[in-house]
Amino acid sequence: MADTRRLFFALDMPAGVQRQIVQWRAENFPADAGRPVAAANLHLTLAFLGDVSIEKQKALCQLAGRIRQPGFTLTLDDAGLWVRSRVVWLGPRHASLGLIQPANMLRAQAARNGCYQSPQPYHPHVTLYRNVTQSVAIPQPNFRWQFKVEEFVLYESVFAQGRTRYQPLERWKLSN
Ligand code: 2AM
Repeated sequence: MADTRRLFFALDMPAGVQRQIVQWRAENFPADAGRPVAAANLHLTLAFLGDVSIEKQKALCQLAGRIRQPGFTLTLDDAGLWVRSRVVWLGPRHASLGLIQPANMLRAQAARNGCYQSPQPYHPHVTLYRNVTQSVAIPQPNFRWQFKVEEFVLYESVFAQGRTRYQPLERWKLSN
């Protein structure tokens, strides 16, 4: 599609946590488990926007800037396999309001501006593997990553030279 960008709002993760997760993944999954997501691409999506024109991007950024929500601590202490989408994910066992509220606001703003939102309930997650092999076993949830979230980010998904890269375009503070 001409003059559109593939966009999503997400939380990024500290580089140290990304590295720890990738190390844990290497130690706990077989080499042929699936297509691993690169450390720098690990993130948690709040709202997926799809292919968006520059005008719509501007409108959605203005609305995002009106969101007043406090920062919070994100805990990743759960993992699972979605068989249909062939994804292995990490996520919070209990999603806090601090996470759900901004996600709901961004998803509602996106829907009102014509960005299709899945009718499935929002399931906050960090994708670890794509195209997983059927037989992959999920390790016991004997892990817990925790970090403070103080901002959310608009990302562009860029596919070039056979790789997907997430380019941050704009950031907004979450603050009390
Ligand atoms: P996923 O990791 O579960 O595939 C960039 O592609 C981000 O947007 C990823 O976090 C991806 O989630 C999410 N995403 C891609 N397509 C989506 C869709 N149709 N609905 C919701 N989220 C989507």
